[in-house]
Amino acid sequence: MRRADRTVSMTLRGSRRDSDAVLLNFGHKEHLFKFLVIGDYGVGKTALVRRYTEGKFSSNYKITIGADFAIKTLDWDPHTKINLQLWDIAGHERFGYMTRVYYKYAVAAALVFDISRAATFQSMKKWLNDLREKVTLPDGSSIPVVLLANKCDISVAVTDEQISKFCRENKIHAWYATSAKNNTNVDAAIRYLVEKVLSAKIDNDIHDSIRLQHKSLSSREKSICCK
Ligand SMILES: Nc1nc2c(ncn2[C@@H]2O[C@H](COP(=O)(O)OP(=O)(O)O)[C@@H](O)[C@H]2O)c(=O)[nH]1
Ligand SMILES: [Mg+2]
Repeated sequence: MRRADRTVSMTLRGSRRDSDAVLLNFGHKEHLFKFLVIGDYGVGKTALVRRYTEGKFSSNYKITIGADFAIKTLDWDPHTKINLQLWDIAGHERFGYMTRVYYKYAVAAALVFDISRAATFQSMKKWLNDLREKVTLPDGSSIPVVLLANKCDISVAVTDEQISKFCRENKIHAWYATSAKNNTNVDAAIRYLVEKVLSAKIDNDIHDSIRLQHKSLSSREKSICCK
């Protein structure tokens, strides 16, 4: 195991403990969702995560090594609080795939390409296959995915038709033209994923694990399983 992987797995164990703290008090629900942000190097993953979590854009980011996550808390409705962890690949893009540890416990993913560079769109298939091969929900279905055509503020090298066709062929139900720079559709895309996760009641098992305190770790581990 490489050093970066070890770091990720330690962080994940920590995050799992956080999710164990999900509360069901007087009808108030607090969720912890792990979302993945995946795609080639330079497409704007970090910029999107920063835009969403910090409301900032900068054209100069340091390359982060390993995988990193940023957290944002949403007061979704008066009874529901959502702690979103956005996992940003950093430095692993060159391999075109991620380790199973990175995918573990994820409940949704944003696949990102740079709309001004067609090659990054061609890579989407590979990223999607990697994702679907490595993470499924307890019922065996795929986690919700949204496709982001980022940098829509600059020149376009991929058409809407090509993107829609790709989505149809690969059972992706939504895509957005985004700009981390201009803050276009970033909130909308994440909101779409949150809605999907909530409506699919994907974290039901986490709630069960709180209610049924005796439930063993090994059975909980299977709640979102990595094959
Ligand atoms: N014009 C424009 N540039 C962007 C956008 N998002 C990211 N960038 C730039 O693209 C470069 C790569 O972004 P980064 O977030 O580091 O990509 P990552 O490797 O996928 O994390 C940086 O110079 C960003 O400033 C965007 O929406 N519009
Ligand atoms: Mg990055």
